[in-house]
Amino acid sequence: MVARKPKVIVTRKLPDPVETRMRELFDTELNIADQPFTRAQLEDAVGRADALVPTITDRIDATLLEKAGPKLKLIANFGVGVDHIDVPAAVAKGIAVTNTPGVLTEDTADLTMALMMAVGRRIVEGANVAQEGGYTGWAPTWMMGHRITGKRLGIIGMGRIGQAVARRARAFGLQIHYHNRKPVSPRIAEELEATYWESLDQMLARMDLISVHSPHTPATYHLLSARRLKLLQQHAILVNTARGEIIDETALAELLRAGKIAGAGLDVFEHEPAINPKLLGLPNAVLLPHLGSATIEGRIDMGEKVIINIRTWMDGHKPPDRVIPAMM
Ligand code: 8YV
Repeated sequence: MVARKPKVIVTRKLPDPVETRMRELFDTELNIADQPFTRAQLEDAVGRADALVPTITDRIDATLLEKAGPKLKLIANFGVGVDHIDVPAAVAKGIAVTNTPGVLTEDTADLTMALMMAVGRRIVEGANVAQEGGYTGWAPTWMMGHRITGKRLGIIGMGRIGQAVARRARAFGLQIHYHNRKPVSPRIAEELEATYWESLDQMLARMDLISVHSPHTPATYHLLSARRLKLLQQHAILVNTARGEIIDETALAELLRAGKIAGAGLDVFEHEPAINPKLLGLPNAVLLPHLGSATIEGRIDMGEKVIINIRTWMDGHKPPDRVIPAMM
């Protein structure tokens, strides 16, 4: 139980309503200028805060946590992915880590479908042609894309976002297939008419579309390696709104450039914000700057979840969205 208002240090600019509420509830330090914290600023913050509110742009590793002051007892991440935080190291130091699951699921699933459509139907290419005055008239075989309806979609990682994508994809008449550490419950499999593939290799070789929704962990780093990417069919479309590190980007760029797969829609990159130069200028690659949860509603909801996690912890209770290392 924290008697006084806890010192809460927020590393990025959050939506105004969230910041206003934080100011009311906590002894809050905000980052109005929204310049990503330097390492020195992060070290200072972990040294002074009771609770730190980082985002994906902060690397919270074991070395930094060595600088944590005795007061730091909570890292309340603004985001669901925590691959930028050494959670086991934090927990080992008695620092709880929370995230913001659920509130960005539908937004990220929406963007996933948008990328499938954008790549499959060449929307960005067509929009660029129209914008640049290149549209000289309709032609029977011009700008043909790939039909999406009725195709086989392979989902890698059937958690909240994977399932939300499956629900949308069914509305588009897609057949749902998935690979996961273990099958989902029979109830969910039935609801989604989803076919489980224990072998990722076999699923990759038979799908028309692949969508990545697994967390980035040591086990999923380059899960889609050069070898696995070569299993994809020539008309296949790959979408990633999860984490860039899950795909060998250089190998993917080579397959796209050689036309060995039809296209890719990427919202995340291996070395964000740097985008592999080999991916740039490819007409069959739709690249977005990590917009998965970028809706006003989504980001406010994420902020409110951070507030709930901090308040619950303040009251001496276990925060609802604690990240448990064993479950990662
Ligand atoms: C966030 C995301 O915007 O939640 C995640 O894991 O990737 C995005 O929704 C980003 O992580 C902010 O920290």
